[in-house]
Amino acid sequence: MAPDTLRAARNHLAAARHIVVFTGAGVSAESGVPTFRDAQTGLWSRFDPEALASPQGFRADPGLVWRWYMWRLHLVEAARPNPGHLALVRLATRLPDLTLITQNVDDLHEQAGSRDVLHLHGNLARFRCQGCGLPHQLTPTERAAAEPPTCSICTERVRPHVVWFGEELDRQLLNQAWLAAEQCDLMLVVGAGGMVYPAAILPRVARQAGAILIDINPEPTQLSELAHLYLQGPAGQILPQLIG
Ligand code: BJW
Ligand code: ZN
Repeated sequence: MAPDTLRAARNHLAAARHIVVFTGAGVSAESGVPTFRDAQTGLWSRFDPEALASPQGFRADPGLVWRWYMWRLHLVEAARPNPGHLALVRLATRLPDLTLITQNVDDLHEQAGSRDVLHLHGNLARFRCQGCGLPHQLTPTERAAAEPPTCSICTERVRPHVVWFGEELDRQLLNQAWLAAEQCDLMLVVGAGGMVYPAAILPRVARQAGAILIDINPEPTQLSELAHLYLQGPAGQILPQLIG
């Protein structure tokens, strides 16, 4: 990355008053959590998204989907925040008006110390009934089982509390994120592929409303093209250089 680009990004960051940080799977990659679409290491280089992250997939083969989520839960529980997550905490302490929006279902931002994170796609460590929505506390036996548990009230299957393809995002959360994107003067996009909607619209909303857009990603995406500044490289290296 050119030193000029980094210097320009630092200057924009120093001048900004309302910042939104928008993160995707890439921010957790260096913590050992696989991304979705990276060609060699991404979850979907080996698995079919429709078969695993959709209500149809869960109906068709609940055991397969359950085991996939239990495996991912195990990976996420073993993961620790990386220097990228930690740098974002430092940025928030310097700038009280910072909104952190993530598409990630892990809790690595919170483990690092970030507060009030807007999790657009839910939380991998929480569960609810597919039928009545009742939250469900997993027992160790249920975790190890080959099939999902059933709800004690309505006998429907228990599922992860995440947003699958074809499902609506939490309206209130999306509105809050949308408003923050419209009102910020700088949005920092970190490790987001920019392919999944409606989340991927948020950087476009910010750009259209006049915010400076900075993208951090080792591989260029549509969001890098949209950004005023593209800092090419892994989040765990670039964020500490940018934030200090
Ligand atoms: C690094 C790095 C390092 C690597 N440092 N970077 C408009 C157009 C077309 C389609 C649609 C549309 N609107 C809606 C749709 C349909 C669909 C959609 O978007 N499809 C597209 C794929 C085409 N969207 C939906 O279905 C959404 N729901 C919806 O629209 O509902 C409408 C509705 C209305 C009314 C009633 C009912 C319905 C829901 C989307 C839910 C997405 N869910 C998932 C799974 C969550 C649970 C789970 O984890 O299992 O969310 S899919 C998956 O993708 C996950 C992620 O949050 C999301 C985004 O992925 P992300 O984070 O961008 O990851 P990657 O892998 O794509 O990219 C990683 C990046 O990191 C890469 O660029 C790397 O280079 C980079 N990287 N290492 C920094 N070290
Ligand atoms: Zn139920």
